[in-house]
Amino acid sequence: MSLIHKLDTRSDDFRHQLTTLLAFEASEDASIEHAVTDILLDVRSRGDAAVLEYTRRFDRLKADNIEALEIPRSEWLAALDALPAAQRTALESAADRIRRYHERQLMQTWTYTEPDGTVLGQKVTALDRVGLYVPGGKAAYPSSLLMNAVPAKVAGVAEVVMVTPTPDGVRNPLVLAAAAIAGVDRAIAIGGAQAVGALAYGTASIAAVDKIVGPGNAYVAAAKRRVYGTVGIDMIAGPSEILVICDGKTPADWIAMDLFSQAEHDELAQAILLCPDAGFIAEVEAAIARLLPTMPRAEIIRTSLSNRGALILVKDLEEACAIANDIAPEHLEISTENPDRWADLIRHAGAIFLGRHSSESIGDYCAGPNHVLPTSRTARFSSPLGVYDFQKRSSLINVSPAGAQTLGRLASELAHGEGLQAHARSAEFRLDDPARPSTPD
Ligand code: HSO
Ligand code: ZN
Repeated sequence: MSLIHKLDTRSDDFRHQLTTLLAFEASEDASIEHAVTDILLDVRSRGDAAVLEYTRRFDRLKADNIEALEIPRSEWLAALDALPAAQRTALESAADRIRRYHERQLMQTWTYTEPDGTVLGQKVTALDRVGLYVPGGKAAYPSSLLMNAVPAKVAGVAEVVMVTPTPDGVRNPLVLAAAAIAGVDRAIAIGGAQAVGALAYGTASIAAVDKIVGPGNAYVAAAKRRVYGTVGIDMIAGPSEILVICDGKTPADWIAMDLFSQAEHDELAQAILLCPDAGFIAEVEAAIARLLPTMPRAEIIRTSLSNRGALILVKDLEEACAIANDIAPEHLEISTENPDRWADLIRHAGAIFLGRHSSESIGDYCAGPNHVLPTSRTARFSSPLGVYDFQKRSSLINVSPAGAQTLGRLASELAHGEGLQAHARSAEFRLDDPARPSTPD
């Protein structure tokens, strides 16, 4: 098997090859769907008792009540205190930068007054309660906790409840420390579909939330999909993706490592380079071969690159940008001279990293923007997670007595057109001089 696919846009079957490479169907496993449906129904009807039972079964954690699974704040603070100073400073600086960036996203209530005194506007409020799912085990990233919890708190969410599975009671101190820094309000050691159910429907000891965010395994994703409607959800994230556009003048090792940085997330992750310089592509290929054996996660990277990775020779950077728009990647690096010029041509990407020094990994941790991004081409219609995902809008309508005359006549006319008498008369009752009294339609 080759190290990584090599494509050339000039070849006849390029489009076909690209489509095959991009194809990714989130596997809908029927057995997972069934299991999740049963668990959710059970949690809905039996509440805490069901949650405790599944936690005993799946996480081998025996508890008589949810209180016993509560992770007390004293434990988060102890985890924070026990962190090596450099880790603590790094987490705190990252949280600070994420907070400052997200504060700029806050939507504000606005109103305007029309000449007749009618006031119209939009009132912005935060969600009351948000559930944050934090995976257990190897995919528990403190950085992801910050990326989810900080925007929620910036938005003004009163209560952020974190749930996290702790198989055999093993808790992740980095995650607890991050929860303390991010201002999470409550943490419970439960996970899986049962935790999603508890958050969505509420139980005697867990108040129902309004929205559930955060990554999780296939069971968690299926459960989130199912409870959507009862609560809001963020998105169902696919495997991580990086697309690099390079003019061939960035050190090849940098580009190889940037591709590795997303490939190491999992075997299905996708790392692609678009470059008009065949010599440079050969250099990157050599760098990949040389650097790969030095990586602790070499096997994951190798699988990801040989399955879904590609080095693509393009005619020029214009063509690279057009292909990037088709791919609509989660992360796009523009590693070129004058990157703004090319960024102007980009319309679909979750996050755009401009210039040779903007490694995607800096964005993953601490640049400030969110690392929860649209994957699997959804950047065509969706955006990074942000403060606006934790705020909502109510329309404001305050019709003045004068406005009731003009708008009332308009509404009445339109209501008659729709055959809705009550609508028409409700507006007409407010007219000083009903020019057109309602008649049966
Ligand atoms: N690149 C991931 C986020 C992450 N990276 C967390 C490192 N830790 C999102 O696609
Ligand atoms: Zn990453």
